[in-house]
Amino acid sequence: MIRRLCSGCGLGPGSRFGSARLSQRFVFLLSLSALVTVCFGAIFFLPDALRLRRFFLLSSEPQRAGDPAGSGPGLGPRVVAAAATSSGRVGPLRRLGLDRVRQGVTDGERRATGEADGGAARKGGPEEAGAPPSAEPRAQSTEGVVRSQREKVKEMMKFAWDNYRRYAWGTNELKPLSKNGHASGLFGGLSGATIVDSLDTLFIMGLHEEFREAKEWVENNLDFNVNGEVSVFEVTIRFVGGLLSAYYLSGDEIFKMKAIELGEKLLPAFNTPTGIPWALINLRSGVGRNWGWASGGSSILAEFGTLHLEFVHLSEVSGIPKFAEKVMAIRKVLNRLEKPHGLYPNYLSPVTGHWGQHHVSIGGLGDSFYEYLIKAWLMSDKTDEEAKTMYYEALQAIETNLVRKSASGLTYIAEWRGGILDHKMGHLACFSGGMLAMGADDAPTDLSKHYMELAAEITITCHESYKRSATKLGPEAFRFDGGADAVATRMNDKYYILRPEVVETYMHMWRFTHDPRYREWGWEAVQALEQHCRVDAGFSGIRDVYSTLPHHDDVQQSFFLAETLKYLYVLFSEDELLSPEQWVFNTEAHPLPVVRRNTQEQVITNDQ
Ligand code: DMJ
Repeated sequence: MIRRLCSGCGLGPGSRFGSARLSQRFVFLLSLSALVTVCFGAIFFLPDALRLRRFFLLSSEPQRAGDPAGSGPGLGPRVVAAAATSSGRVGPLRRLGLDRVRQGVTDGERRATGEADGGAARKGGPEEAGAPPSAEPRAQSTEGVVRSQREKVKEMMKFAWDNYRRYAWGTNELKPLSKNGHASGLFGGLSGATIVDSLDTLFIMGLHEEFREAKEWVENNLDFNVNGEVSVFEVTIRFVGGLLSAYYLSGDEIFKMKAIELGEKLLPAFNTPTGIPWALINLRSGVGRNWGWASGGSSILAEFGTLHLEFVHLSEVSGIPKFAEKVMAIRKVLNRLEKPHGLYPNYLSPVTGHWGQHHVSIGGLGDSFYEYLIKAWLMSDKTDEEAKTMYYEALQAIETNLVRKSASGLTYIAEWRGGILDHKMGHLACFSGGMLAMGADDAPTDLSKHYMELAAEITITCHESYKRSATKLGPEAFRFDGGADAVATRMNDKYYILRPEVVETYMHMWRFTHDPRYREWGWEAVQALEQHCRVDAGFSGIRDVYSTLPHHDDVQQSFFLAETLKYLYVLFSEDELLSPEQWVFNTEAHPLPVVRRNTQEQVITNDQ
């Protein structure tokens, strides 16, 4: 073989090498083997060779039992079959290019989720897999450590889910101390919020049996014909979003049917003089109204401005244009309105179409409106120019009017009340680090680098809000006035309710920069959750992040399973899992596929 490959390279029997003395040959072979050892050493141990190493390790990885694309047990064959079936007809999956997209999930899972399954199997179960790695931060970049971190997050999900299943099955959320169900006013008579919110997380983590049971519950028990008032926003992001993701990931038609059925039930909320929807709707009677506390009977920006992704996808999967038309109409109203200093106030009357109180915030009441502008642009395969323009203009106004630096140099985004700044930042506002990073690439000339820097600065500030507490978890709101610097000063700002925004930003920042500190910070959050929020029967929020004495709020929020644990899992997974080129997370972390150019044009045309 060597001879064939090296004819003419001087290694044949008749060559000079062939006639060399034995000791010379020995010295030559010794040098050759030293050279080979050095080359392989470089591939595996030099930090810059990370990508190359990953290529080597992944390409030789065996397919494991439970891989979605494999022949082992689990959802795999069903996923492949669903993709094959759907590509055999002209339907939304084909139009969306989902045959390719779903293959993307499958590939990603082979490397990340499937790998996790294999890891668990090798280690002999979740107990052992759950042991926190004791490695130093530097060594945490090694594949084995990251895999065990991912396994730990999966174990947390299983623990949260098993306890919900045992003590609160079918109710909206679990009370992990009382060990029973928690009824939240946000969902009216609807039930099963945790089940629907968890579907895609279970799927992504390869918790197949749990996913199957959840699906069975959806099929047999998820009922929308209830006489109760629901929050249009909450039900859209959690239920419609959760069902759509479950459909796109698994291909199971039941999720699509349920999503469309619920979408239809929500439509009467848009029957207002302006088309700006009511905050609340009675699912049986179709009667809508706004929150009593909202300025002058207004609708809330973060609520009516955060329906876009789900409603566009409802049109995609149903072929019914009216869903997309409703949210396009909201966009038009907002675009036409005069904005104070270019800013969007949080309150807008659905009757008069006038702004209510001039309170502007990138945290609560405003947050996900901005998020959905940039995500609408990305989800439209970069065709939704209107969303793009509105996003960058809004961002510029926010930067000019709201972004400030504290005395110690921490960058924060303040709130704006009729021109006066309130120097506080909510936990909710911490999603903005990830949002800024997500939008940096397409920013107007010269601003890309700046937005990435701003994203990194906001992430540092939010991390500081965690670091400066005794529990290493962040408060609901932290201040930058009266001597405070990224700490809560009021008792009712000190709680932590298992919110995701900070780890959400770590996840995006990790994916855009591969700076290991974001994984380190994510791991700090995992350890803090374990230490302070894990109780006998699930995870609970805490009332004071500055005290290590346990004072739990006894609620395991559904977004903990939908978002916090999913983002942490993705943070410790390969980039191929739900890659940003193919998927956009809705504001409840439910992945929705990018709508390929030709399909999006169709939605826009229908609107004109
Ligand atoms: C989630 O329901 C969503 O992320 C929403 O956009 C904001 N609040 C919660 C989590 O904190």
